[in-house]
Amino acid sequence: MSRVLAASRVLTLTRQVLFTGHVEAGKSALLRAVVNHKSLITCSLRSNGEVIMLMGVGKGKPLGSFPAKLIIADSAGYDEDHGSLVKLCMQIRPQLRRVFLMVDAAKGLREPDQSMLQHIANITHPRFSVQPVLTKMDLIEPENRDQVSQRIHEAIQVVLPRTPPPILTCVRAEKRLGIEEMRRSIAEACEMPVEEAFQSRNLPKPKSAARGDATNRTPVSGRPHAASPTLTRMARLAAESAADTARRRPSKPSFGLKMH
Ligand SMILES: Nc1nc2c(ncn2[C@@H]2O[C@H](COP(=O)(O)OP(=O)(O)O)[C@@H](O)[C@H]2O)c(=O)[nH]1
Ligand SMILES: [Mg+2]
Repeated sequence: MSRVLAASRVLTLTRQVLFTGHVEAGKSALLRAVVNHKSLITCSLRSNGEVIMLMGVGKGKPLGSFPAKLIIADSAGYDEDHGSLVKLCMQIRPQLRRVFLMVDAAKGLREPDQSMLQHIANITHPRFSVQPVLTKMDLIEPENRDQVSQRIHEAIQVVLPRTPPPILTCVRAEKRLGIEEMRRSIAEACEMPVEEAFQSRNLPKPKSAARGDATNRTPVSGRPHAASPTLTRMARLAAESAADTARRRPSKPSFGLKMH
């Protein structure tokens, strides 16, 4: 099968989750923590324009190639003037299983967040669930965290009544929070055990881990849940082309593809 065909199969058949939220909410930083890849190239509205990058995550077969176990789509996000690409993505991607809506805990829900919630509420028969995520929890005093989370949860539920409580996260090294919970939620949305979704290709399979049990994972050795930095030639070209397009026309939405 040609690489283009293989890539299009990955894009249309592989289960996907989307990271979105207000620009600078902390989406990319959280993605890098979740896939344990500090130098992963991610989206930024300021430097790439309105872009979505598709990261293939998990053990590919054969090693380092298609198919990825799942795709995490990182988006540049939205603000008062941007967001149409993310909205389109929610409507046209049938394999999109969960939208992680990132909210900067210190800033709370802003007007563009309300507009995005309303957009989701207006989608008829969405195939994806919505999981709110509060980022930068280190900026909130520990004694205020429950209250902040509850207030934001209630405000979201006004628009999307069945939304679960937010996952509380922080990526600061000394105060890391919620990373395992994010991995569990992503794996659950994609209907696979968490170690199948996130264990590095370079590590041996954990012998005792029971399939289907997505809790209480213990990494075998080395870097837990490391995403392999393998980038196929086609994926590299796509990513470069997306970055190039964004450089030339920063306001034009575009897609990039990376495989890990
Ligand atoms: N204090 C704190 N800052 C964070 C955290 N996560 C991200 N940031 C900062 O927030 C800014 C925006 O992060 P980024 O991931 O690029 O946001 P994105 O536009 O949503 O992808 C950067 O300066 C990050 O260093 C966090 O957990 N705590
Ligand atoms: Mg980003």
